[in-house]
Amino acid sequence: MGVEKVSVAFKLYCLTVMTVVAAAYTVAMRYTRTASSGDLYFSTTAVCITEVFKLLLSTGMLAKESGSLTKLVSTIKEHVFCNPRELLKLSVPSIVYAIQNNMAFLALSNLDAAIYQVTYQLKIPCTALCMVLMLRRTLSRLQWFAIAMLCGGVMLVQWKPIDATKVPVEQNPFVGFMAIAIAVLCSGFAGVYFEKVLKSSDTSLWVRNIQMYISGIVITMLAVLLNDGQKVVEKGFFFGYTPYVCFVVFLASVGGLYTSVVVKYTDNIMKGFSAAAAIVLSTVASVVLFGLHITTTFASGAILVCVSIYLYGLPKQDTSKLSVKDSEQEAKQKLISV
Ligand code: NCC
Repeated sequence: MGVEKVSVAFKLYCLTVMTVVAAAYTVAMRYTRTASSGDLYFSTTAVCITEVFKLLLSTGMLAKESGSLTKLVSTIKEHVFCNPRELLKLSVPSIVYAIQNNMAFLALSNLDAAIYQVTYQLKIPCTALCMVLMLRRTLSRLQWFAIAMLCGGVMLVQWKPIDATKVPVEQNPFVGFMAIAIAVLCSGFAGVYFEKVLKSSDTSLWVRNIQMYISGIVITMLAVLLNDGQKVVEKGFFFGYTPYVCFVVFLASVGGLYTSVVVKYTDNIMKGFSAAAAIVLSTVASVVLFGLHITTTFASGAILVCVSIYLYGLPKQDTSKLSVKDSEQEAKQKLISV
């Protein structure tokens, strides 16, 4: 059940692509939800079609991994068609991700992309809590402190003043914030659940993805029917699809696959830390390459991010010393009581 070893360079590459795609995805999604002149596409269909693309891409990756068509067919038969129990297991994160992905559209239809990015960082402590509760990971007090510091740091790094003149009137910020709260909880839970299933057996990442995306298609299709069924029948599934909408679907598909690779080779907390580092590094690179101006908020956020990474990575010396002392005391007390 050991995780296959890959080079640090490959991990960095995956993390950077994931972070760049995620940033582009949020901005592009917000643009398609607010810049349209009336023929607004149904967001439920975009979430659904993304699952289809991810299924196709994962099947392609599994074909590459299998090496032959016969092996591919037998693997799919064994793990998908003859294994309803595993399909059911993977339908749990699938449902939660379906809710999360729909909530992201709702939030970005009601909130500015910058506000969304900043608030969404609450997923970092939420994910850490899920890791502790679901994977029984232990985190020292210092690591919890580092996580809180990281969360604050990324919020500052992404902080941008809002241009009030550009805010469309029909937005409902309350709905937007509620959608983010739900998305934050879903991201933490589904991410850790998927990691637990992935790392508890030797089953290939692409098989796990295929199992998850199959139920994902069914669930997101249900969401299309329940939410926009009548309108989709009248206007068509792809109503309002512009090249920008297709680009959003493309980014969501590629971003989802890179997320799964990152979780495979690191973990969900590392995903948060590395994404934050990538945001800081890419901005610093823009300063060097394009002469971008750095604000005080960005600089203070970047310092917090760097310090939090250092603190999180420190060996758990203090706590282990404490626990040794604790256990010595416990042993002494036991001896006394005997
Ligand atoms: O919120 P986040 O990720 O945790 O959401 C994970 C996204 O990855 C997809 N996924 C996950 C596991 C898996 N095996 N396959 C997948 O396709 C899920 O469907 C879900 O969409 C982040 O940590 O900030 C991150 O954020 C998302 C996205 O920006 C937000 O959810 C905002 O809507 C990024 N997704 C994309 O860029 C498409 C993700 O890369 C990183």
